[in-house]
Amino acid sequence: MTTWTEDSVATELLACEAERRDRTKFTDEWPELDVAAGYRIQSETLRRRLDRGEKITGVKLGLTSVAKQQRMGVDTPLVAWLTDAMALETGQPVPQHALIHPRVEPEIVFVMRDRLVAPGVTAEQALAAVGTVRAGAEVIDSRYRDFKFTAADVVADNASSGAYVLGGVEREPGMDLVGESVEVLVDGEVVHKATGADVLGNPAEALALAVNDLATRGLAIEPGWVVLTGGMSDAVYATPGSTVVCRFSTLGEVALDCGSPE
Ligand code: OOG
Ligand code: MG
Repeated sequence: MTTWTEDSVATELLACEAERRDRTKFTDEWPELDVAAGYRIQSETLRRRLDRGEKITGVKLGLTSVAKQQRMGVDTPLVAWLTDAMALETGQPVPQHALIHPRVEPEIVFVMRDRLVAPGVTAEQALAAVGTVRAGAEVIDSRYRDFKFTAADVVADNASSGAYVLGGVEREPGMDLVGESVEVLVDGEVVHKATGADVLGNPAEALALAVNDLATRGLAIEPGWVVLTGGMSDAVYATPGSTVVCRFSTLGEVALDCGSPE
């Protein structure tokens, strides 16, 4: 059995990503691996992404809705990193060639105007630093077989980061975030429905949670960053040949062509 270290787990996670290889969760072999260690591993993988030239574009929240928490079997909201290598332009297909088993989920996204520094930031204070609100679709892709993980494993794995795309509509942060609704359609059929209220009661709470959590690691949220506030509903498989549409009530639509079968 391998003796894992935080460094070798970081190496293995990035190798799985590069080689499109899934694996069993580390906590099976290293039960003492906890969420704090998961965040140290996540920081190390971010450091290596930046070393190879990627730029931070923002942060993502994970497991902020009951639908996601129940599906993944983990009920702790978590924070992870987005880089320019993960950003998709409108109309770009899901990069199947680079992903293991992608899934798509609808998210409410904040684009930050001001720097936001915690601790002790409330949802209201957090919202005051937001420039615009956008619709988003996140393409998650776990390095763990069948998306089976504990909180520590998924934190280490940068919360299953894969890719993300934003919708074209920009709205004011004063909009009705709680009442904003979304339908997720696969090949024209509605498979999930959710609202902003499903995200910790209010997506602004997710933003506050992110900045307060980052502050425990000496970090802030920077102007221009995007913040994905977490899947509003359960995700759907990005099956090659299919199209997933996240149809929001006022934030417009984000359509993802799931690419062609290889
Ligand atoms: C973990 C990533 C969660 C979200 O929005 O909840 C996430 C997973 O579901 O694999 O991105
Ligand atoms: Mg997500």
